[in-house]
Amino acid sequence: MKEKLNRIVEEATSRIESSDKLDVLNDIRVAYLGKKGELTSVLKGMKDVLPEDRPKVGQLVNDARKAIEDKLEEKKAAFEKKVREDRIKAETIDVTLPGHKPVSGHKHPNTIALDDVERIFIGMGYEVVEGPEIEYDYYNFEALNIPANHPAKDEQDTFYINSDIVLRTQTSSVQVHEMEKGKLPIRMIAPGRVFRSDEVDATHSPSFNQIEGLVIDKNVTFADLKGTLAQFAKDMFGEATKVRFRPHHFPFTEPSAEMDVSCFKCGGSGCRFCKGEGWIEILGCGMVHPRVLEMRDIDSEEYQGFAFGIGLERIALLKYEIDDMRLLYENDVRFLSQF
Ligand code: 2NM
Repeated sequence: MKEKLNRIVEEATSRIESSDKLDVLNDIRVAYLGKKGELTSVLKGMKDVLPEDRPKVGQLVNDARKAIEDKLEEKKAAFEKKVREDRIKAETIDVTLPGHKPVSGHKHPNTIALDDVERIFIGMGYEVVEGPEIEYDYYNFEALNIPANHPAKDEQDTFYINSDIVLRTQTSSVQVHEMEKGKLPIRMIAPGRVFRSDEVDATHSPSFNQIEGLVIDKNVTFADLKGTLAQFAKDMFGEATKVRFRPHHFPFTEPSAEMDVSCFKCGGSGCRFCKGEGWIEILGCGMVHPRVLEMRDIDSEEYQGFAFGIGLERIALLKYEIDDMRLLYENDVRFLSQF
């Protein structure tokens, strides 16, 4: 009996050793320890064993069973270990390999310039306000003191939807809406697209972007305008930037001026960039015409305002020394990816 059991254990052990799959281990378990397994049939033969020998033989069968079970467990653990190791190997990441750089987008030069301008004016307490691109003639012209016979109203300059609706030619219309709300003081900039019936060339486009600013409060003077715009110029073009104001005319401001900044390329001595001038024109501005205020029922004795208009593309072209405005509209990725 003992030999028989030893042989069974040996045979099972060698089959377990040479098994190469978890499934095979299960088959072996069934073949030896299952209901119809070899050890079980030995156990069934106990009835032929002398009663006094039964405890001893039972012990031997149990030992054999334990030996096979241990061997099965050992092999199973070895399989599982191998599976784990293979997985770890397959999933190993070499952190020293160089990474793949994702292609990232770029901000359009107009967007960068607009972000700069907005940041500067928000820093001075201004609100950014938007309004409709399609406007009544009234908001675009009449409320801004632009008379019916003004050349800007000519069909050659303005896109008319019908006789009293236009594509806005400036964003001042947004400021008229703001004044209409009747809440004072006002400190705002109105950025946005405007439309003029121009032929496309290096410096013109039928659609471009403006940022117009408006401040209305008590005791506002031309000195506030100068101080504000001089600070804007320094923040935008560098601390060394100087400004100068040249008298000009706009229907909606009185007095009116154009502001130049000292050339940020040569510092004012004159170069190709500023065409030898030392100065670069940057914006138009002025004290809001009393008539514009009165039309909005704002008492021009009590309240004064200053306003300004900046061409966004002009700023972007200057900042990046781009010499053709068309590049800003073509959206050629080779161009845009430089910014
Ligand atoms: C400019 C130049 C000067 C301007 C005036 C107004 C308003 F609504 F207050 F009357 N907004 N913007 C203005 C003044 C715009 O653009 C060159």
